[in-house]
Amino acid sequence: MTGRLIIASNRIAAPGAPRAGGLAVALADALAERGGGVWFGWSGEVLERETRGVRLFAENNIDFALADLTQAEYDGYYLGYANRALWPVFHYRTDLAHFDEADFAAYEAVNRRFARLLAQFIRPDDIVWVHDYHFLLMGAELRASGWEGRIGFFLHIPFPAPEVFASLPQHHRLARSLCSFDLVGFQTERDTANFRRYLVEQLGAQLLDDGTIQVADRSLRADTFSIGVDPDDIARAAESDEARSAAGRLGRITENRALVIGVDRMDYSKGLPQRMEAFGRMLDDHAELHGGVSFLQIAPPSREAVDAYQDLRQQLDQLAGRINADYADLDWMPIRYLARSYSRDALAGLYRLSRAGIVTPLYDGMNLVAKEFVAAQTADDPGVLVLSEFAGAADQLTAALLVNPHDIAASADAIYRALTMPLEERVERWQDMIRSVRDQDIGWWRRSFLAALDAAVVPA
Ligand code: ADQ
Repeated sequence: MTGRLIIASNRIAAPGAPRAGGLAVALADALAERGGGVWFGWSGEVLERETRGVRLFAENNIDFALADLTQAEYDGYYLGYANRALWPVFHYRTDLAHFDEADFAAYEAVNRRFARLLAQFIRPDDIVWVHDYHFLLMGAELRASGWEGRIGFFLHIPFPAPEVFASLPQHHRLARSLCSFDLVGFQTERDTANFRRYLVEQLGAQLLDDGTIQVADRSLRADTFSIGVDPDDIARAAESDEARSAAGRLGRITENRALVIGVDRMDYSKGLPQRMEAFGRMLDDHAELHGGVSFLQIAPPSREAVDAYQDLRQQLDQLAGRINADYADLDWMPIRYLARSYSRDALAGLYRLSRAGIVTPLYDGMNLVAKEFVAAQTADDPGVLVLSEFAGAADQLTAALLVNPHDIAASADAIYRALTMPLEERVERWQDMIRSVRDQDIGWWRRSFLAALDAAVVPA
């Protein structure tokens, strides 16, 4: 392994900006660990017509290469194909998907333009690591531009069952492009198995004994690399001044009531209405808890230009309003629903304060909030995690209270169980979960992916 690491992702953590997300820090660390490299992606800027070519910034050993999007590209590639077609289909919401040829053309054009920009500054011994569903065509486009070196791809969201993936009119194109990579990584064994089955059934792939997949004249590997968090960093964040201050502010309002917390981007995949209904159902069933428990849901709006997201916002406003109207009293508000984001440190403080974390997506690649919640707890008085069986994290956090988020009654029972669980059982379950969070942390994720990519055999 000699060359530089080149990372391509739709959004990048620009130099100088705070690296809020664990993923941004992890990728910056991956570049630093290899002694430098390039992080290439969208600058986050949308220009009316013309773009400015790649702008380069250096920070320590990392070169950041930023490309802009035009308004038409942003509409078609980002809002259109990525977020109105790929995101819903990959999360099993074909009912919300818009299949628009013009959007696909924009998606293809941006993948092609970005691949050509990238091809200008990669050197033969570099390795390239492409991220997520925005860049499914990057493999084919990089090969078309003449690049023969190693390229790996990691999908952060689920890879759906082949029958569902095949609802995308361009599924063959997308899958063939994925076969242009040397290594394709997924969050869970189920995702990897779905991809392999698709390749066998639709593209006539052969699965060889050594794990290689042979598709026409290409061979690649597909494997599972479950993304993790940095548990020590989160534990430190939970002790920070900001964490204490956030917990103090909230604690003054909730007083000695048990706190249940949910933290999500406002997205229809996260199961937010079902979760509020489950909390309401628990209040229906347990009058003894009235006045004694508060549910805090933090959910900053995202992708507001997409209709389905506006509908969700309305639905949540109504549900929270209804449940509060039914149950609130002069000195008690059952649901506090905040449509804004908080810093990592503040969130860690709120997780630590909470008796239960509810992470109940209808479908989710991994869900880092589940792992962050576990990492923020203390060993002597840990909170309980209520986790959807359809989050990738459920494969590892088997000691959580696992629920089917569509089953409102069962979810309500799980919240009740979390709130009334004896200390001994809470500690036992937490010990089990924190072990897995520590064993497969964010460093393990990036090192195991890069080791597998380094080991990938590149045809001479
Ligand atoms: P997301 O869908 O964004 O990510 P998730 O993994 O839960 O989902 O969250 C990513 C990060 O955003 C977490 O670090 C979390 O702390 C932060 N975050 C979430 N809500 C927040 C809020 N209200 N305020 C501030 N910060 C908040 C995609 C996939 C996931 C996959 C990740 C990483 O959809 O399945 O786990 O990528 O691969």
